[in-house]
Amino acid sequence: KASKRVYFNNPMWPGEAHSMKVEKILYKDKSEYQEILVFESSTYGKVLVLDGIVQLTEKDECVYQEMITHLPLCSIQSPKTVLVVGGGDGGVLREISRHNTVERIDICEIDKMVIDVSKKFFPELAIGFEDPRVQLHIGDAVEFLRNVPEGKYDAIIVDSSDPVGPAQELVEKPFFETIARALRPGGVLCNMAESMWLHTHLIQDMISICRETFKGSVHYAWANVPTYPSGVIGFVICSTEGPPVDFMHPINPIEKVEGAFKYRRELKFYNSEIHTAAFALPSFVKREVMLL
Ligand code: AAT
Repeated sequence: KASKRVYFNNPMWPGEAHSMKVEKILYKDKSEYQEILVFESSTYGKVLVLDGIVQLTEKDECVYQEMITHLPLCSIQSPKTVLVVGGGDGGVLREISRHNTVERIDICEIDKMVIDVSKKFFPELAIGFEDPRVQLHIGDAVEFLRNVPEGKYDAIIVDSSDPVGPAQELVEKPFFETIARALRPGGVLCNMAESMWLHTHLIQDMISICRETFKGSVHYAWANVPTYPSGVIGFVICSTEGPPVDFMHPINPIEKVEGAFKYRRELKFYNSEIHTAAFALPSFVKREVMLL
């Protein structure tokens, strides 16, 4: 008897499909913004899918959440104010919580249903919402950022979905301009930036927009996530004009961040060696994406 599988097809990865064996469908509904699916897989634990795109699995979520958070927060001294765009599952909040210099964590997520579903099915991630420093804003991040006072944040983490659907505007120049304005001088942005194998041109466009917008520095880093298309995910990491940021060598290493290892569970993936290694780029990426 053929086993029940789910196949992920999407124009973001034409000509190939990714499949997983389903033990049980746990939830399926349509929010105002997207279709939300949660299932128990046979090898990756529970899986969260938005509009047919895997957002996280219990087994490998540590890679994405730890990297997108600690790459920026370990690159600056004593981060205090942080904004998360998207990230409704709470995993990035959980990671920010490890930093006890942080005083305020704003999160702007468009879809309240993602938060509710995460609280129900992914308590290990949604625990991030229990941190008293968290201020939740439900709404479109494009609108939210237009109203942020200049220079408010030390770091902004854009944990948003792929640029099909509600996240379309999050890869366009006006959005990056509002981010740069919302950061203090020498503040940092870490932005989810797709797969170097599948989205070379999209990443190249993001890099060139960021080079125009962020006058400090602009880098690309990447990590291996088995359940994302092509098995990798990248991050565009930038700083605004001001005190220079050396992204390659974390000034605020996680090993010295008090509380980092106490917060509910150990880090599973990120450490200072992985941090530095993440900026090492394949030759074709240097040429075709960074145009070096
Ligand atoms: N940490 C899980 C990974 C994600 S979640 C992306 C979140 O961004 C979703 O909860 C979605 O509702 C939210 N989002 C999308 N558009 C907006 C917007 N305009 N404003 C605020 N929030 C938004 C991303 C995984 C990346 C997968 C890579 N293939």
